[in-house]
Amino acid sequence: MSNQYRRDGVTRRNLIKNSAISGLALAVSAIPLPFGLRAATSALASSLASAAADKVVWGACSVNCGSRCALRLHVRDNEVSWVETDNTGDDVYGNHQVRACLRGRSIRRRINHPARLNYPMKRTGKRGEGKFVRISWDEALDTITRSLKNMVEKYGNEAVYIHYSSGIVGGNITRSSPYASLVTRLMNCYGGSLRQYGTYSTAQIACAMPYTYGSNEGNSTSDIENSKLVVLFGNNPAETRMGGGGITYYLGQARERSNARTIVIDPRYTDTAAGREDEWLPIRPGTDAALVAGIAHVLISENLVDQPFLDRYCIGYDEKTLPEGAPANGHYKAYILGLGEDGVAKTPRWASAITGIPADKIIKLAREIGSAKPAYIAQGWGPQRQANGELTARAIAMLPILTGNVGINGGNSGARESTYTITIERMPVLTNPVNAQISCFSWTDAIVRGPEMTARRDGVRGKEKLDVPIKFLWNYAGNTITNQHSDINKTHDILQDDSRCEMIVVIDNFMTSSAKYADILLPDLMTVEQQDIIPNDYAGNMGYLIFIQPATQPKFERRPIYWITSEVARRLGPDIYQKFTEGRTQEQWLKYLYARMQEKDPQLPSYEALRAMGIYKRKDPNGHFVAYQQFRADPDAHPLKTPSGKIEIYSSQLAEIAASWQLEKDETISPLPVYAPTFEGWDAPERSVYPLQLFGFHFKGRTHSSYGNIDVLKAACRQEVWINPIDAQSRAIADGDKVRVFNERGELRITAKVTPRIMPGVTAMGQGAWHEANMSGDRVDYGACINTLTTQRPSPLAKGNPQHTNLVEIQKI
Ligand SMILES: Nc1nc2c(c(=O)[nH]1)N[C@H]1C(S)=C(S)[C@@H](COP(=O)(O)OP(=O)(O)OC[C@H]3O[C@@H](n4cnc5c(=O)[nH]c(N)nc54)[C@H](O)[C@@H]3O)O[C@H]1N2
Ligand SMILES: Nc1nc2c(c(=O)[nH]1)N[C@H]1C(S)=C(S)[C@@H](COP(=O)(O)OP(=O)(O)OC[C@H]3O[C@@H](n4cnc5c(=O)[nH]c(N)nc54)[C@H](O)[C@@H]3O)O[C@H]1N2
Ligand code: SF4
Ligand SMILES: [Mo]
Repeated sequence: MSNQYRRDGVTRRNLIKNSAISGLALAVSAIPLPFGLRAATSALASSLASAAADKVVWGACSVNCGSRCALRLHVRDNEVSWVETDNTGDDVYGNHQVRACLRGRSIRRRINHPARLNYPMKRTGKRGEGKFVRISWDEALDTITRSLKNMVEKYGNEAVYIHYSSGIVGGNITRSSPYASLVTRLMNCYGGSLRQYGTYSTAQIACAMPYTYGSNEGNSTSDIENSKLVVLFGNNPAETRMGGGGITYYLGQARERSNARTIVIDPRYTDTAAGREDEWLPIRPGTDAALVAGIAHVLISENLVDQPFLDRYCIGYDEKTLPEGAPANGHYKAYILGLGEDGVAKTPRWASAITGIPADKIIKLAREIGSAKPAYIAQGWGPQRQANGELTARAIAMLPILTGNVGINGGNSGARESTYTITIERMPVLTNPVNAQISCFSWTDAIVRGPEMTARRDGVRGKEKLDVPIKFLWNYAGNTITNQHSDINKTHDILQDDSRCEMIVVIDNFMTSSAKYADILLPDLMTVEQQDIIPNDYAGNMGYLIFIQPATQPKFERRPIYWITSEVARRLGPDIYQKFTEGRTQEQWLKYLYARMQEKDPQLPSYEALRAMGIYKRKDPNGHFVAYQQFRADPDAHPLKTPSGKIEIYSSQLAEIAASWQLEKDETISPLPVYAPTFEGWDAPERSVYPLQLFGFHFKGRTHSSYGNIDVLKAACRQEVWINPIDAQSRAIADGDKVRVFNERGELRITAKVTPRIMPGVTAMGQGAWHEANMSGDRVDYGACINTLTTQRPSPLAKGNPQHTNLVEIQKI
């Protein structure tokens, strides 16, 4: 961080210094000077001239990090020379500067990276080898169009798939999400494509939480100023919402106001916790639901539950509100007290054996949660990115439910925080005529055995089963073909056979690990090289819009996505072209979309005014967002979106799914938010061979893989595997040693960080490092991408990515 920051800082200071000296030089330039001095002053004068010629362009960092920061790009001679961030507003939250983090501030190094893609290319070697030859845009676009027509004719539109990707989030126009991108619009103009549901971010929680609440909302972080206690489960905003548009600073301010005690429950002592928490409770990954059950046991036995709240707002807590059709003693209280089907009382001692947290700490935590009201209990998305994450997400919600902390100021639902956002109108994607849907994590399965995939076993939606496998893959601004998807070695084998998925189109800025699998590889302009309007992502109680202007003219043969998709549309036929473009240029679309935003939100400044401002901010007029506030105030008038309209502790819908879906022995779907062990969990049989749990946390050095190729960031934030001194010692590993991390899926090489900041038996590394292996040789990954080791087996209910559930062994090299 400091490296990049200092460099840009130096440039900036130099410019200021130069102009001051040059002013002086100009004043004395009439006086005859010795030659050397004259040369020096004229250099200074010309430096002043070019400093004056610097143009400052508003930009934004549009990667998917959960923040979205304003950038002010200083441009000279069609080059970004240095980067600063938002300079409007002040330090008071709600009107604060949207300050970029270390990554955004180094965007110049991404824009100007020597390895950027400059020309369209086609593959010459085998997939994954990275052998390409330059071709013309015409050849590239003709090839794509021919193949697309061919596939649709031969297999139907269900064989075309737009891959999950999150490289560009936010804009009206430049947006990579398969739910809202220009590629989606293009395909919907041409008969549609196989749909997907879920995301790699929130697959399990977004699927599970609605069974409890009908949706997945949390109070805004600012509301912590009204809390007496803050409990965070696997939530690390200091790294995952880093920017000034993010909420770390906000969290700090809110906590200062309330002085609420903060307890962090995480296998790692995170940057969020470090120095700011009152207590860190290290927990075994995948066992939060057991901790919750242990706490519930204390709350129930010591009469600390909010019984009137449970009676009025919830179903399934006890006999009184157990829905029809549920088995006797199928309620939550019976489960906790050991009167349910398993007959096991979920005592703190029971929970301790599973979680690794001492029983007395669980009792103390329960008493604290039961007596401090309001309490802000929240989870990040780490706990849910486990193989039993659906159960965990709903289980954590039980703590605010049991204690009546839902729907009130200073409380929370147990979900992650919500944010205030200004209206945004995105490029309409039109409707997709194809009904079939797969979970976004199942795409490799859909290539290999599409027609075998069914609703009840594989989570196919909209149809009982798929008819065809995926034959054509669009991948725009995503690295989830390999780097970000699980089990890279397996994916490699699947994709090497190009008679399966016959065409892969990648549109990116770099030769990423995924790009190496492209048949046609297209060089895109970056968002900061185009005009677009981008709203905030997680930003607490201040929404904003950034009107970005192209920092530089397009270079080489890089082209904007609107041009690329329009040109494919043109080749698909005049009607498709007309339907796709509606006769508008990119700028005309932007104006059109902005006019629609203004219709919805008349307070917005005019298009021209917004352009002149660069950034427009607005404080949430309602103050803090309180999830389910209206429901709490009047549950009859404002029922939840659950079938009963109430909080469903017992979900009959889930009971039905559990009874009818095909599941493996080690998979659990339950109507109650129970703890269940899982495949490759802490107590799985494989642990005898691979004794260490491993997960990949979202890391400050990168946004997933984006910015992962920036030298100064790599130097500042090293790729290391965290390992506890106890585990290191038994393996004779010292801090800084090179180690091999492996399981039956693969092996990677990395430096060990021996630290008590991670609990014994558990290891972790930043996810998103660039995979770097000889795939026709030993496949050892020297880039230390965790997805060399993760599994493609999906979680039971969401069919989501359990990328935090892994078992490995580590050895010193
Ligand atoms: N093991 C493990 N794997 C994970 C996760 C994990 O926790 N553990 N997290 C998962 C999650 S939550 C997510 S969201 C995914 C994210 O996975 P991805 O969505 O694949 O995110 P990135 O790795 O950032 O890749 C984005 C790609 O977009 C490209 N890009 C950036 N800007 C532009 C642009 O302007 N134009 C074009 N054309 N391309 C651009 C980048 O070069 C990069 O190749 O990863 C998932 N994978
Ligand atoms: N710098 C940076 N910021 C990012 C991203 C990035 O790549 N880099 N990615 C962005 C994206 S797309 C997303 S989806 C979010 C992801 O945000 P999250 O999913 O919340 O981030 P993670 O780091 O995966 O997990 C959060 C914490 O959970 C902990 N954890 C893991 N497993 C468990 C468990 O079983 N129980 C408990 N209690 N804790 C556990 C981890 O140690 C970690 O500290 O971050 C966003 N922000
Ligand atoms: S990576 Fe995220 S926090 Fe950092 S500058 Fe970009 S948007 Fe902001
Ligand atoms: Mo994500």
